[in-house]
Parts: sequence; C-alpha cells; structure tokens
Amino acid sequence: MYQRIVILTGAGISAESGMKTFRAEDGLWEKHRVEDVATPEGYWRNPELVNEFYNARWRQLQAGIEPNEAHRALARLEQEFEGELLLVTQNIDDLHERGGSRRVLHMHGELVKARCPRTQQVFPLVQPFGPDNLCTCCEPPQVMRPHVVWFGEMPFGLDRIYEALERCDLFLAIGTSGTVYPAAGFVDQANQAGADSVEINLEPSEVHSQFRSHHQGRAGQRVPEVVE
Ligand code: BJW
Repeated sequence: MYQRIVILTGAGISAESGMKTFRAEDGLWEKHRVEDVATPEGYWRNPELVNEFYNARWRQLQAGIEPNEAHRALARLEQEFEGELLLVTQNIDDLHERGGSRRVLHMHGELVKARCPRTQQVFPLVQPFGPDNLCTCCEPPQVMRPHVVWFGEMPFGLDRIYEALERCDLFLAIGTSGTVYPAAGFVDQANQAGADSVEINLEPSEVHSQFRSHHQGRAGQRVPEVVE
C-alpha cells in the first residue's frame, strides 16, 4: 500500500546486538562529557581520548558483534519492496550492511572509515586511529580523523534525505531518542508531506507526540512484526 518509504534508525536498533546506546544510564557517554568526545573542539583538544573512544567501539564491532532480527527484517524489506525505499541511519556501525541491506545512508558517518582532515577524502579504516594512521592524499601525509559527524558539523546526505521526505508516504523511525537535530525533525517534514509516521522504540522518544502511530518494545521483536 505504501509506495515511498523513508526509514530512520538510531542506536536502539543495534542495542540488542550489544552496541551501547548514547543516553542510557550505562551508555557510551556515561564516562565522558559530550563536549569532549562528540565535538570537533574536543577532538582537537585531546585527540588521544577521542581516538581511543572510537578505537574501543571499532574493536567491539570487529569482535563478535552481529546484526539482529531488526537489521535483517529491514534488509528483507529492501529486497522485497517494489517502491522507493531510503534507509537512513544515524549509527556509525555497519550492522545494517552486515544484516544484508545494500543501500544505507550513514548520515553521521561510519566507524569503519577514516577521513583526511585537510581534503575530506575518506579511506577504509585498516588500523586503529592514532598518530600512525596517515592519509595518502597529502604531502606531508595528515593524521586521519574518525569519519563521523560531531555536534556542530553538517550531517551527510541531507539533500537526498529531504528530497525523499518530501515525497514519502511512510516515515518509520526505529530506536532513536529524538534529541539530535536535524534527524529529530524528520518526522515533522514527513508529516508535512502528508506521510504516515510510525515510531518503534522501547520508550517514547522526545518527539513521540509527532508520530501518528507507535509500537513500543524491542526493535528485534517489533521491527519484523511491523515490516512483514
Ligand atoms: C531501543 C532499544 C531496543 C534502546 N529497541 N529501541 C537547538 C535546537 C536544534 C538543534 C540544535 C540546537 N542546538 C544545537 C543544535 C544542533 C545539534 C543538536 O541537535 N543538538 C542537540 C543536543 C539539541 N546538531 C548538530 O550539531 C548536527 N549538525 C547540525 O545541526 O548541522 C547544522 C544543520 C543546520 C541546518 C540543517 C541541517 C544541519 C550534528 C549532530 C551530530 C550527532 N553526532 C552523534 C555522534 C556521532 C558519532 C558517534 O557515534 O560517536 O551522533 S551524537 C549521537 O546522538 C550520535 C547519534 O547518531 C545521535 C542520536 O542518538 P540516538 O541514535 O537517538 O541514540 P540515543 O542513545 O539517544 O537513543 C537510543 C534510543 O533507542 C532510545 O530512545 C531508547 O529508548 C531506544 N532503545 N534500546 C528499540 N532494544
């Protein structure tokens, strides 16, 4: 019945795979100030701290973390759905891809990539972040930074996302707290376009009241039920 779907995922979709969310009590930021590990100023002040924050998550991703039923259900939807589908994730993990999704827009970047801070050229991450992880695009080579979007930086793919939101007839948000913009504003854009809007979350998000319907519960259970 739907022809054009936009799906937005957040940390909650990867929680059951063992990836920590940000704002939970035992979350990723529990031991850090957000300004220290999620801003460009924090990175330039103390690159060692920020590199280690991302290296720890990279190592975790390499060591036994697997996609869950929610990632797999979205991959099946992509394969079977005959209309237009845009899967936008705020997550920097690669669990959507490993779950079988082929077309994923990582609006906050990717943990498995590094970026030259001078040219913005992006490289696969083959060794941990640190002073030895150098770009090959500059002379002298530059120390690469995580390919992620911190507060105050511009998320990736926004033109494509807004274009899809303007045309969509279903907007589905999964496992995101609705506290970070511009992603938290997507439901409003979709509503303005006349789309149906559906939230799947363990708890009501900050923008819960803007969704036309809700499915409360674990993504691993609710996503397969809703999309299949
Ligand atoms: C489950 C579950 C289970 C658990 N099943 N569910 C005032 C007003 C408006 C905007 C601003 C403002 N002041 C400043 C801004 C801008 C700022 C912003 O939004 N700040 C807020 C703090 C207010 N935004 C930016 O700076 C962005 N850039 C920008 O705005 O550029 C200018 C611009 C202008 C105009 C148009 C467009 C752009 C950049 C934001 C970058 C965010 N970066 C991070 C770090 C990325 C790298 C990394 O991973 O380390 O992205 S911050 C962090 O938050 C990360 C996430 O992607 C993002 C969202 O978090 P998410 O995914 O929602 O996780 P949680 O932990 O918050 O929530 C988890 C949810 O899952 C919960 O709801 C649980 O209930 C649920 N859950 N288990 C289902 N099993």
